[in-house]
Amino acid sequence: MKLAFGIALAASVLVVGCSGSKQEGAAPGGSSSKPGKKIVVGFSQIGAESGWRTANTESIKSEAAKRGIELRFSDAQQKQENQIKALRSFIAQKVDVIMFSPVVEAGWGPVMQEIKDAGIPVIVADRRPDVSEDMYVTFIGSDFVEEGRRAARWLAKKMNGKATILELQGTPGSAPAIDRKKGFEEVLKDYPGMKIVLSQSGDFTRAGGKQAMEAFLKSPVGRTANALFAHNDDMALGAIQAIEEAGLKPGKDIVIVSIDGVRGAFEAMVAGKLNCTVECNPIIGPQLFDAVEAVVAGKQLPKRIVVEEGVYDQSVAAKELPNRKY
Ligand code: GYE
Repeated sequence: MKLAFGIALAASVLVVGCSGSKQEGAAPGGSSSKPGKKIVVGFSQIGAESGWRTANTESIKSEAAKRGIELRFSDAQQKQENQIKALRSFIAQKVDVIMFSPVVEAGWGPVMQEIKDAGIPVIVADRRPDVSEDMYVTFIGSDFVEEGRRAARWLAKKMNGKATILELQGTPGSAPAIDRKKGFEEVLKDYPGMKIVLSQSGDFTRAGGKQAMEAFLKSPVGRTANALFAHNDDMALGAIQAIEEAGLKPGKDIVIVSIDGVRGAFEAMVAGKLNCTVECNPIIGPQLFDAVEAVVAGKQLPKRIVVEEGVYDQSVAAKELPNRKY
């Protein structure tokens, strides 16, 4: 049973499933590519910080290969300066399309202006940069605010509106960390009995989640908590280890909700250690390369394409586990 579905359909916003995308609205397009010429795409990926990211990279690489598109892939190891360098090198290489997932929201103006001046179309993947819409053709990614809301709604129901919550935030300044917190807190306003008592970044990694959870559990306030909201599954999985090492039962003494829906999260749910995961689908290669091909063909694209996602808890974990693709 899927508990919720992505339904954010507005005039300039389009929701699509994983299997395809529709096009509407006005957007810059066009490229100098001649028919028959191999399309060259430069892609600056954030890093390899999580199971989500690994699945996302795999989806993008395999989709490019399948379509005979040349992918110039650069891993920024979660550093913005590495991404900026990669983007500048894609300009120098005169690629047909630049694709990138900005690690943080701020600081992209100058380099994106350079790309625009070079006349190379940009497709933004997964995370949003804080720039005006005319700097890119389309942004394909999840609705992170909605994911935060879904996590909070699930927790409110599970805890009957009463919880002392610890929060593990993603990378500071990143779109998913900002938006998931925002969506979660928005829903919490309706539940005066639910409070976040401690909040720290675990940088979206397992090690970061474990370390932050250890610190939480050492503090007297942290010890009073009975719930955990982790901005991604990897941090929740790290926290589970810390909780066990502290002699507590994850999933029971501390109810845990996280985001992504990676296989490890389903396994932890089946083991009773994680309670719920809100899906964030990384398999966006097909949609991204549909957009690349459309741009090269001079077709129009919507400014925003939102990926459709669900919510899964322990009651459905065992049944869903064999179906998980990441
Ligand atoms: O949730 C997290 C990853 O940007 C949606 O980044 C992505 C997030 C994902 O590190 O696991």
